This record gives sequence, structure tokens and C-alpha cells, in this order.
Amino acid sequence: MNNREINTDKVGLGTGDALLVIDIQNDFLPGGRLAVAEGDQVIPVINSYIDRFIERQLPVFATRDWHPKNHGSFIQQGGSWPEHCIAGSAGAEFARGLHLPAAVPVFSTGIDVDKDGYSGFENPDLNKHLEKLSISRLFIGGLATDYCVFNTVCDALNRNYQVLLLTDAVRAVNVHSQDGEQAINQMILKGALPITLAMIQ
Ligand code: VGL
Ligand code: ZN
Repeated sequence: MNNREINTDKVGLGTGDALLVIDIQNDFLPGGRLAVAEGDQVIPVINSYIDRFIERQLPVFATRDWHPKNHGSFIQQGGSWPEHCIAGSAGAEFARGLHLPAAVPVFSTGIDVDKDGYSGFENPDLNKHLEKLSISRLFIGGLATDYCVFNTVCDALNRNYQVLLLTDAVRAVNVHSQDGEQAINQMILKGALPITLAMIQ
């Protein structure tokens, strides 16, 4: 590998960049109500990304799945998921061990009974906030690859943000065993750039 190739593997952080942490909540961790296999493994990696952004005084945002008890996506309401991330419940809390600074703005999704809420952009405050801070590049990781990460990344690309997908900090529900891989491939095809922590300068 020559130097030029090595350089193209690096991503320098700067003004206009923001980190978006998707739904790292107890119900999506092993033992939770909608457990994502290895979901807990993203926590230390996301913490390292948070450190890099905070060190450079770059903004960090988080989303959370925040459902009413009668949300339409629940099996009890004719949907496909077990009850999860009920607003205010322990399962909806951010994972212990996730080092989100207290000042990080949190955007809730899935509040409406009849909307899936898979995309952070379903909460209009997210885009307002990004525009206010003139964010142009979003570094996106969290849970789950095949639902909230996928839909948030696609919406971000549709809104002309550059997206860097943190492939070492996402895990999938995998209702079908290849869902996570397919979601990653689709996000890349749509224009997301896959990166890992080691590539951040
Ligand atoms: C999610 C399924 C149901 C997610 C939320 O955060 O990816 N997945 N609700
Ligand atoms: Zn949900």
C-alpha cells in the first residue's frame, strides 16, 4: 500500500461535522425487550467517537426511540415488534456505560402512535438543529443498522448531508439474517461512506 492509499483511508474532523448517535437504549441491548445481538458492543466504540468529537468541540446529538404504550408497531396493536422503548421506562433509558455528555441534545422519535419513527428526521427538531449549526457532514452510528440507522442515513442523504457510516458502531436486528449487511450495502450505494474509528484523525 502506498502513502496515497493510506491517506484516502483517513478522515479529518472539522467545522460542519457532527456525530449522531442512534437509539443506544436498554431495550435494544442483550436482555432488553427488542434485543439486538451484540448491541452492547457498540457502546465503547461510540464512546470513543464521542471523545473525538468533544475533544475537537464538535457537536454530538442523540436520538431515542420513545413510544407510547399503545404504539402501532407493537404486536399487541397489530404491528410486528414486542413492546419496547416505552417513554419514561427503564428500557427506554440510554445504555448505562454510554458516555453522552449531559448537554447533548436528544431527539425523540416514534412518539406518534401511527408512525414507525424509524428515522431521526421524523422529528423536525433534528434538522432544525443541524441547520442552525450549519452541519454538512453527519457521522452516524448506533442501533439498529437495519431500522433506525438505515432510515436516518437515507433521510440524511436525501437532505443532501454527507454521511459517514460508522460500520464498527452499528449492529442489526436481523429479522432475516442478511438484513444488516444488505442495509449497509444499500446505504453505501446511496452515497454513505463507510468508516471505522481508526480512520478518524
Ligand atoms: C428500532 C425497531 C423498532 C431501531 C426501533 O431503533 O432501529 N428498530 N423500533
Ligand atoms: Zn421502536
